[in-house]
Amino acid sequence: MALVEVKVPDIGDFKEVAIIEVLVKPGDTIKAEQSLITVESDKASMEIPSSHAGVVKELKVGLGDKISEGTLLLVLEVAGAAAAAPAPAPAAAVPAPAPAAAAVAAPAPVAAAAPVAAAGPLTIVVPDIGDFDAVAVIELLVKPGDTVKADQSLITVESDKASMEIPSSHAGVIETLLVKLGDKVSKGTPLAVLQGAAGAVAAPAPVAAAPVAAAAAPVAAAAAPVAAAAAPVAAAAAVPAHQPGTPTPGLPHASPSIRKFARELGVPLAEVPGSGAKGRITQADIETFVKAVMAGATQTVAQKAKAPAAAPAAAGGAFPGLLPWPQVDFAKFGPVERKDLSRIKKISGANLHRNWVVIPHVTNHDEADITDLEAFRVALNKENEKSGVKVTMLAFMIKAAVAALRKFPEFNASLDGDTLVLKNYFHIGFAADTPNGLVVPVIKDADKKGILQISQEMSELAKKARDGKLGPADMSGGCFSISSLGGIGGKYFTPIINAPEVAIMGVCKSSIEPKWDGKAFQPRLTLPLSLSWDHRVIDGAAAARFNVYFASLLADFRRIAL
Ligand code: CAO
Repeated sequence: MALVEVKVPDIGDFKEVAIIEVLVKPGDTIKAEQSLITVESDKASMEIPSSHAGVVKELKVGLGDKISEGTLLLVLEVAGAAAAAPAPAPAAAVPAPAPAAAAVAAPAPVAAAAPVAAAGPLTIVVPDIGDFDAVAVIELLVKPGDTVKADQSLITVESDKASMEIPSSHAGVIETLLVKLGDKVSKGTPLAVLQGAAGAVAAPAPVAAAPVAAAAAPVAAAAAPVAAAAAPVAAAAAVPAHQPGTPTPGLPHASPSIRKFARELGVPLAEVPGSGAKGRITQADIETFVKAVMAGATQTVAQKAKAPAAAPAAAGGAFPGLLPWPQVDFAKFGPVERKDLSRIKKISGANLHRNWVVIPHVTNHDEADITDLEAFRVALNKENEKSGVKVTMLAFMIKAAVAALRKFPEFNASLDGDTLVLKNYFHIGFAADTPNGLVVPVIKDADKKGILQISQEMSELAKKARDGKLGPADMSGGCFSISSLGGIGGKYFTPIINAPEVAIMGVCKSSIEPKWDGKAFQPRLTLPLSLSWDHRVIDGAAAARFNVYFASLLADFRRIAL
């Protein structure tokens, strides 16, 4: 083991630049050329790599320190042979000095006499950018029609360690942009055709291959992955042409790795508020932005869902990467008529959409043997024939739900941020199909009511629902919902949770099924159950237990008294 001092290599014109990020800490094992710090001037940013692989023994710099070529950054413990490999710092602190850095330091021949404006059409090409070759265009900072100043950045290119902007050598009006995002450019690649600005001085010489002003020359060293980019990174006049949303003035400050991170996620950096020094964008800023966008996207979907025409389009716009909703002229294929969604459908659609998108749903299917309960129900209805109250299986299920909620309190809960609100009341909603759409009236305090009273209230609420006379009070305060398609048919389905509830029981039509009793198959009336639950609150095992318990109550309703 040997100790090696890692110093700042030749970074061209960069002097006394501030450290804005320290990317390693004592004890870290690092590879050769791994970035150690990020420095930033008001014009560019770059990461400074390590000349050796090893373990960081001691950091010699901290945030805010000003560094220049030769500044000692850290002491590295390296394996004996590896220590000897690269020549000692400073010159060899990086594998090779950045050749283009010299170009920066050197007077720039054309730049010194650089024209300020172009009179006729002039093709702007990529100047000498040192070892940078075939680097990708990651941002277009201007668009046709834009008036640019000399030295104003036209595009940003990026390697894996540095980003730099390529400035215009002349002032003028962009007539044509000759590159697009993702194109690979090298020295001499034509970038744009510039028309002379009004009152512009004629350009004495094409800028083509000549480096631009020293102060603006983009410089990078690919061999030593260090960019001494002195291009104006934050030119206030340059607003990225491709920004989709509300742009912030000027180009955002972010290190190359952060730019790459943002690009991979499809995050428009210009819209990310930077919390670092001088408004610099950090990785945490991008993560926060993504979280906010995702939360906003779900809201947007729900809000747009209220306006049915806009809903499909929202699906494409709200989630990056989704195709837009297909726009089809249906009349081309046959006669059509258009009908507005009912008010209830608009409202329930928006709620269902939000719940479907936001809640991680899982549905457990099970079945209940209701042979005996059905016999009891029929007998009960006979007994109460004259009362006018008809009892359906749903009333029993409401009572069974109350008992199951008592036994599994996390099902009688709502999420409030990271807190679970556990309810000590038992209001059970039931989905009711009406000509205008789905509504969910609520039987309040179902724990305090008997089967007959529940049946009576249910039929009143169902009538009100069908007549469109339910008020908000009839539909609020639910703890748990039951959606019964038993009167219609079907086997199983996946009901959508009625937020802020955390579970919903869906039931379909009972049918006689052969059940093995240990000796023979017996015909049993079997009710299919489908319990959807919010996986943020409930686990699969609890859901399975809930179903088993619920089914056991319907199989032998006496258990409800236990
Ligand atoms: N298996 C077999 N038969 C069933 C049954 C089941 N699970 N549930 C009800 N039935 C029978 C009833 O006993 C009744 O039979 P009779 O006419 O012989 O007496 C018949 O089906 C009709 O019952 P019903 O639907 O009128 O009564 P209910 O209490 O079961 O349901 C209500 C009331 C308002 C919930 C229901 O009418 C309804 O609107 N259901 C649709 C709910 C819905 O749309 N859910 C989907 C929402 S999307 O998630």
